[in-house]
Amino acid sequence: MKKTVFITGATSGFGEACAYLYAEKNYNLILNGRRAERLEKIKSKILSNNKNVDIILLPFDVQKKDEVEKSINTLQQQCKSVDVLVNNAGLAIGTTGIQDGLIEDWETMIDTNIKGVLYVTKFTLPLLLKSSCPHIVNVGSIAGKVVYKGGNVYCATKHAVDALSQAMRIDYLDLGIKVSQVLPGAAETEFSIVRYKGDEAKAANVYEGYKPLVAEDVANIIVWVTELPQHVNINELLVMPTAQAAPGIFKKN
Ligand code: NDP
Ligand code: 8X3
Repeated sequence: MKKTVFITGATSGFGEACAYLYAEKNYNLILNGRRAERLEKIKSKILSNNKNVDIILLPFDVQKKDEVEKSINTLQQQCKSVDVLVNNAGLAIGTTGIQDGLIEDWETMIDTNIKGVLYVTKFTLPLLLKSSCPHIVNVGSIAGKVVYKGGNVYCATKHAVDALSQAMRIDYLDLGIKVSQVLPGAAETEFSIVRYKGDEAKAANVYEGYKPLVAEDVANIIVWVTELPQHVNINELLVMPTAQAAPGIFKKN
């Protein structure tokens, strides 16, 4: 029986790479992100290689509770169950100290990275419970284990993802839902372009002089975590480039 994976933040980076990989593995896909035109392009690209994948596009903003609820409720008519939920949508904005931080940036990070995960998980729960092997993968970060200069609120949101992943594992134990957290270090995606508010030169500088992870590295790990035997769960998996020892600590050329 084909499985269905629901990926938030599938318009770029890890989420987009997961979409291609799960399609190759013959999963049906539910893809979210705010940029609907990107979702359409990704759908066309996947279908041009594999016509046997059912793809539902669900463009919504994970920050907006009513939008999340309404969009996910439409799935009740469109699919039988969700087997894997990848809570991946997230972002960092800014690298200033708290004294110089912008409140609207803090709110965007908190609303996306913490509240977004809670809303999506809560409203997807009925569909996960219809699966015989439900699994939630939360995308955390090394920033959820260590706080670094300029990381403040982003680090706090990823520490919250770490706590919520542990809490979900406890709360959902009796419901038979596996909960895993994948925590990457530096990976070259659109993450730093977003963090530096579109300044591509500053973003590129983050990955200068060493080989960072790429989206496919992390997607491969997420897919692997969800394909292990039913009695095996990876609680958390921290992955960094070989050239990174900790946030900001790199072996550069
Ligand atoms: P990208 O910027 O490439 O992708 C982020 C994705 O999140 C996009 O698809 C974006 O879609 C989506 N997204 C952001 N805000 C919202 C929202 N409000 N509603 C719905 N979707 C949203 O970055 P990554 O792939 O690197 O990031 C994915 C996850 O990995 C994030 O949670 C990030 O914190 C985490 N991470 C990243 C690391 C890195 O070094 N790259 C390392 C560790 C963790 P759209 O803009 O279309 O809405
Ligand atoms: C993104 C990686 O080190 O910039 O979560 O926080 S880092």
